[in-house]
Amino acid sequence: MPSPHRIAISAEVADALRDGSPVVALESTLISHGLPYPQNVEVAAASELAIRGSGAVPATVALNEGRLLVGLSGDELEALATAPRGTVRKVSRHNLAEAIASGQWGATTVATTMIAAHAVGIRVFSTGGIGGVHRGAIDGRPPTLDISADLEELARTFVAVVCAGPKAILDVPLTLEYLETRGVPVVAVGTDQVPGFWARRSGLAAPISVPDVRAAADVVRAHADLGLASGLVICNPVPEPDALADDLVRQVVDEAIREAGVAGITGPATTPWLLARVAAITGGASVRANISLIVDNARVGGELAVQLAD
Ligand code: PSU
Ligand code: MN
Repeated sequence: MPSPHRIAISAEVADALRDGSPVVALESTLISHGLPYPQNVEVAAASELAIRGSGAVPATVALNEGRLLVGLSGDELEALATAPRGTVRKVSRHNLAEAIASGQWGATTVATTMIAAHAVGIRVFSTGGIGGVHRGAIDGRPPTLDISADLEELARTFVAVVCAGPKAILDVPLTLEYLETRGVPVVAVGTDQVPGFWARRSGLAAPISVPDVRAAADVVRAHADLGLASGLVICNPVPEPDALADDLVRQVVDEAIREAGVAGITGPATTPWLLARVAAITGGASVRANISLIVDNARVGGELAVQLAD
């Protein structure tokens, strides 16, 4: 557990946690690295609003001045979203200590947002799409072994992560195998397929499918009661009007990954680079889908947190 002097919880979030009121964590890498300005500030504000609309308190997580911040103010969100490209670290478990020691702004990925949420007792966290096994991680020549630390965190930290599935730029079948091996339930809500991030479907059967958020909450509660310790992935498909067609996503992702290979993009830069490239190829349609799914996941996260608080 982090030492208390390394965590700063906003007054509103601290009150909600003390009262046992529902709280939903939000990450900040999608603000700093996942979406362009000004859409990134808009989506951050809209996500917080959606969580409030569901009856829960939002807690956006980032780091600054040597501490994990749980619950950012509007000014802090703006500072993070408008910081010049490259000045805000993308912080996962491996560089969390260095980023904290630097005293500078850092944006939390799924992995580090889970660490912060768990440390303060938040059980629900909404994001866009989780990281996973990148294409070529195993079958590349040579294999890159690029497997997101999000998966390891899901294996070890109890937080329910609401998302629109693994990001479509990944090797989704291998990501699902990895999650199964590491004991992470993947629960699709209201669909029998794993959602395809920008698309509603991935073509892959959901390992677990439940009809609604109430049933998803039953699974989360049983998981907690059993002391299973790992996280859960709760999948909510992108809203219909903003969804991209499955075959379009496949084509565009293949093209972006081919270009990333030519450009020599590797490591933590891969995900932001591919997201930006897909946005360019689709003329912004992927950004609209991404915004829509992030905000809808926030709404569902709020509902889940309310169910769990009852
Ligand atoms: N969801 C989005 N956009 C994003 C991300 C999630 O809609 O940019 C971020 C998350 O912070 C996630 C990260 O943890 O992408 C994965 O990065 P990597 O593949 O390098 O682990
Ligand atoms: Mn990686």
